Amino acid sequence: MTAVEERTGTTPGPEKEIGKARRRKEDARLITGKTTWTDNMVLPGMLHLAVVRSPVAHARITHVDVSAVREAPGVIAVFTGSDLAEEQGSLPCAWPVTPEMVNPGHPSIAVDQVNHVGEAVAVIVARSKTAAQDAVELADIDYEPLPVVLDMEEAVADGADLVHDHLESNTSYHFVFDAGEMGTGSDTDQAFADADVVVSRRLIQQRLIPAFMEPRSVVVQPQGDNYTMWSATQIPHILRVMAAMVTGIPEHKLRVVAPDVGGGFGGKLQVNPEEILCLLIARRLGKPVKWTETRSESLMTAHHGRDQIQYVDIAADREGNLKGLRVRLLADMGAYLRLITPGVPALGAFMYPGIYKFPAYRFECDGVFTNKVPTDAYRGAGRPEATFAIERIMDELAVELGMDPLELRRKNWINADEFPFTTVAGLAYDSGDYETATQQALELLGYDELRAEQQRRRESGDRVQLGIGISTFTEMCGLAPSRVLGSLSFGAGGWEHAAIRMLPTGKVEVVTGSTPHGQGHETAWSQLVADSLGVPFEDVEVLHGDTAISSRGLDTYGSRSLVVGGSAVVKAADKVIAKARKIAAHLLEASEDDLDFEAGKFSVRGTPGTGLGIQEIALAIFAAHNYPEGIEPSIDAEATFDPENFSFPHGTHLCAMEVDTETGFVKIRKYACVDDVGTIVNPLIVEGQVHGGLAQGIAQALYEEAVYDADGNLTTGTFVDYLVPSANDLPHFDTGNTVHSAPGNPIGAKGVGEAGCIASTPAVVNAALDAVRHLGVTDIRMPLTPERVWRAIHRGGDGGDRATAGSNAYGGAQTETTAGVSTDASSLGGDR
Ligand code: MCN
Repeated sequence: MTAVEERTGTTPGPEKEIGKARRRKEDARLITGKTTWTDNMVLPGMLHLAVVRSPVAHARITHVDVSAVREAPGVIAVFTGSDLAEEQGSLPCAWPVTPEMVNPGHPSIAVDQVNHVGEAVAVIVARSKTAAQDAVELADIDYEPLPVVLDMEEAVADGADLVHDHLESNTSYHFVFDAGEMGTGSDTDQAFADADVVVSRRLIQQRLIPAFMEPRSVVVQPQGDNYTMWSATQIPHILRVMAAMVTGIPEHKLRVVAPDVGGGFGGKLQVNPEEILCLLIARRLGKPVKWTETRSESLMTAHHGRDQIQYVDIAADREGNLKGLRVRLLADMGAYLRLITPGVPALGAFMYPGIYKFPAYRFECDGVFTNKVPTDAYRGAGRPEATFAIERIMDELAVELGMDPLELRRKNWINADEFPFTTVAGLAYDSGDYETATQQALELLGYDELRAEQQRRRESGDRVQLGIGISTFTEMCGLAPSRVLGSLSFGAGGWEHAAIRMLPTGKVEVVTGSTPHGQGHETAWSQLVADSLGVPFEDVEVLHGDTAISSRGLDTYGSRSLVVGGSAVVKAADKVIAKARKIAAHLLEASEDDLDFEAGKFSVRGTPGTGLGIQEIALAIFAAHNYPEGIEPSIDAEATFDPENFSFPHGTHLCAMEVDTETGFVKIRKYACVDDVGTIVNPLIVEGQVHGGLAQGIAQALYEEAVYDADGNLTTGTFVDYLVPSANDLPHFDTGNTVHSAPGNPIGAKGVGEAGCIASTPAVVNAALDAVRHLGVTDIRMPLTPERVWRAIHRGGDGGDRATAGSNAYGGAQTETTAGVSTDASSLGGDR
């Protein structure tokens, strides 16, 4: 019995939909090019925008001359920062993580100063896209250079140059979460002072670019004082509220539509300058306008992700019992605070303890301004960073203790009989069994044989060494209980809304506030409704992504859609059944209590097979000739679901990696993972989500990095330099599942959209290190390019720009040890 059946007492037909590997309804139109992407839209009289962008990272704008642009063929108008200064307001930041947080504001178009390469300085409006783009070069803008701030550690040092010279420092906020030493009242430092062994690491989360397949694109159509905006966005509902606030267009006069959207990965969880500029210019000109970015514009100016320096200390006794965890982060905000920029590291704050029972924990984070494009949500947002840090440092601790890394994890993880378990960070983990998932993953990988091979290669001094990396993870997703988000100062709630419309012919329309951009909600929601209402899967149509159709919604991110949005759908279905039951009782001349509801049909108990189908009731109530007194003639219903807890998927990911010690070339030999995402609605979609997540997590470990030169130019501004892997670059994945139902939602599901991305990165890096640790390597900086791997092996350090075991957050010069177990960075011959 599924959780839905248990809750509703409903028995679906013999063919249950939940759990069925349905092919995705939406794919036919997506993969055959039969859909209308935002950039495909053509409106009568539509004008095209191109943006003139700053070629320098930090400068005062001293002179702007756009007269030649105005004369260019096809150009209708040009707007500079001063033209729009009065009405552009500031782009929103919805997550002030501390009351003292400093927000310099963010103009959609720079007025007198630019703070990162690519910032908009003028907007050209022309009759065609090419005319607009051709005129960009004619803009004559002079810049007076200012010092460029790029390195976070330098940015927070005394006397650092300032990104915003009207601010006192480059620090936006200092966020502290100190759980202290549980049960003793003493602080975390005491736990460290009392521990036998302390290991410290400085880890780098390199800057990443979401690199969605469909570039950002916006069309705005003004009609009198009404505006319709089509945008390739993840968040039409939030965008509508924010755009109304920024532009002053009344919310009820603004409709936002997200048509089919070709991926987002957090990168389209944003209110973009260009969305606001399109609205402002359409309002000025009274004409429809369109802007679609080029790929280089996308890589250069869409928000980036990660970019943190993590100083991590872990404390344990000699037997490997964990005693404490301290984390200090420098988090690169970039030049401005975007929609949830400051909240990303704070979201991770609660996940650093991972699946382990730490008695003491402290987290501190400085949000730091630099002259780079702002960072913001990127698949996992805060949680991949936390998982990477804890899973990396657990391996380092195991080495220090001379313990097997798996045994160290086993000794400290939460046992299956301890759920629900409240962690040192205050989260109540809902359900799971780490041991079973790990056992299955070990079998899938063929762990014992690979360990034996590793031993053989080591003993024979093989040029190609083998390593096995472990990542046992959990994450908080299904964002989120609204009250909890409120307590974290997030600007919105975490509920989701759904409505079910029973059409006269018995077909069903499901209106959802979730906004899929690749996740397959149309298919999964149809499965949920088919089981709940007992109607054919094909009879359900899912409507989304248009504020005129789905008026309430909080959109898709944080692996929330099934857990929160799907739950709203089944809650709405419950209400439809309850309403239909009254009508069925009336028409069947029976008591409501005597009615069974099975496979979409109400029948009087004891007479199965007879009775009235819910689809017939939909027609009867449309005619409304005969229905009970005192009720409305409709069985449509809506529901808003606000979860009481996050959901906590978990899993064990294992990577076997070959490292060529002479070339530094790495190759994933085998990747196996077992994930627990609670009830699985559609196994095909879940597997696809895991695969996609793995690709992104492995890409962080091996391939991707946004790199700026010393002047603040993005040198990875094309796909030639920013290495998004293709299927050919990835191994076969051996995946499996355990199923522990989530008690916090009516489906019993946990989110899956980010799991693979969160879990895989440390598994890959741990595997590479495991292969070459006997050669004296203790860290390799991501991405693990052959050069870095070679340098780490042959010259010491992390293969990047400095030795690894060196500094910790608290001023220690090397790995701190109180029991004679030590790692001395200098012995590695680091090339600092
Ligand atoms: N699902 C399921 N059973 C479960 C869990 C989920 O069948 N136990 C299904 C759901 O029904 C849904 C899909 O898996 O069809 C993902 O569900 P969920 O975990 O709720 O995640 P969301 O739908 O909220 O998607 C957001 C998540 C995030 S945060 C990022 S980033 C991401 C991701 O999804 N970006 C994506 N996956 C992506 N996939 C594509 N193709 N493109 C992106 O931009």
